[in-house]
Amino acid sequence: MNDLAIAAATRVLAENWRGTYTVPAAGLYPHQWSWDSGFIAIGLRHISPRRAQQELDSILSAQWDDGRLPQIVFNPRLDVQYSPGPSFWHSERIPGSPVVPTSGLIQPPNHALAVLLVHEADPETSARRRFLERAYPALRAWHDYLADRRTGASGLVHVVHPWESGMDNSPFWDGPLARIGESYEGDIPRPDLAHADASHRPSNAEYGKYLYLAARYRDHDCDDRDDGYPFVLEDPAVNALFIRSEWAMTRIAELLGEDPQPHRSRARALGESLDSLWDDQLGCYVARDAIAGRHERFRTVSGLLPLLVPELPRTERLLETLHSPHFGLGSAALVPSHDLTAPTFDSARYWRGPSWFNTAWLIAEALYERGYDDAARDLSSQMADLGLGHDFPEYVDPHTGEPRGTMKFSWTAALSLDLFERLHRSGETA
Ligand code: 9WN
Repeated sequence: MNDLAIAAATRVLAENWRGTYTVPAAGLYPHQWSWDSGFIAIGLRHISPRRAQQELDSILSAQWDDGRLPQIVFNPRLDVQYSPGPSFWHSERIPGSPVVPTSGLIQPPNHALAVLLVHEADPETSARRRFLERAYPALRAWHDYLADRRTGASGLVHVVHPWESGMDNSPFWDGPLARIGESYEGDIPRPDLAHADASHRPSNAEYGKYLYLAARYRDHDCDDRDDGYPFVLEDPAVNALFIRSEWAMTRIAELLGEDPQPHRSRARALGESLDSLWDDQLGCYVARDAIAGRHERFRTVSGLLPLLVPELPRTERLLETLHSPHFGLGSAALVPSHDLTAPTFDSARYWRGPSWFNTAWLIAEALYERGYDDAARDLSSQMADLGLGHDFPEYVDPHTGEPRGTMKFSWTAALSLDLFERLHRSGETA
């Protein structure tokens, strides 16, 4: 990556900017997505700290009364271009929803982490705009929602839809979805297939289950009190990001002169609970179906992301798994989303094998922090090369590095830029 590459990443982020937020991709994803905004802000801070703050302000301002940050904030003018859109959710009919139309689901909580990194990039602009003062209460309400309304007896946060994990058709969800007899009975529009190859996207059968769950959650006013609701899953990456963000909250609280102790206690308690997702035979964390009370025993990149958790006791084993033929760190392109040796592995299909740039960034971040600088630098250079070489694809084939999904994808541009900046700072340009 060089000046031209920085210009190319900057251009993608400028083209996808909509005045106060960035769309993940102009055609396939024309609204604002929650965890995308977190990742995008992390890259934007190098171009314009002010824009990075606006990106996060924008998602935080769509908060529901109960504290949830919605999966998607819709641009109502683009209803038919993405499904399910605002006319499916009708969030204005649900008590406690914000003025803007949104989805009722959530996405992984990377926001406090992003807020801290954006603040640190330019503390003066942040202080002048009172960025942390505005963000902190919203983030606290968001984390309280997760702790109060989404936490079960295990002490871990659960998701109620595959979309909430951000890794929508991970093999983790195959068993839980198969155990649901019902499917959506209405039309299943697939505007996504106009922008990405059908063999890279989830199938219609999967969409039938996705829409069934989303409609049921919506029809219960998204109140998290539907007793027979059939999809309640604990995911390692969602919990790892929550813990990591809770640690970020300790720092934000300190910066604001608030008490960091409640955040530290919650982070530690969650860290201890995370151990219930450890699978010693597989050498990684797995998801747990809280209804069936069983582990979904697959190696996925989600199960490696607890590497982001400070004070984690399983680090060495996780690193072994990351370097093993299951994920092939160093020989595969980035980090595959699923075990390269598994019968369920698919090199092209969405979250069932391809390598994504956000998870590679999270792993690189964890490797840097743990002092594995060479491995982290290799991963960072690969991200810069693969992102730029293919017009910032949504994901790549882990064997060949071939682009998959849509192009000019915002978090690919943002996170490649972020790692490039880091390499540049350490004098190791790609
Ligand atoms: C559903 C926007 C989002 C990402 C998710 C990714 C994909 C949506 C979809 O795109 O999900 O939320 O329509 O497939 O899986 O992680 O946030 O980029």
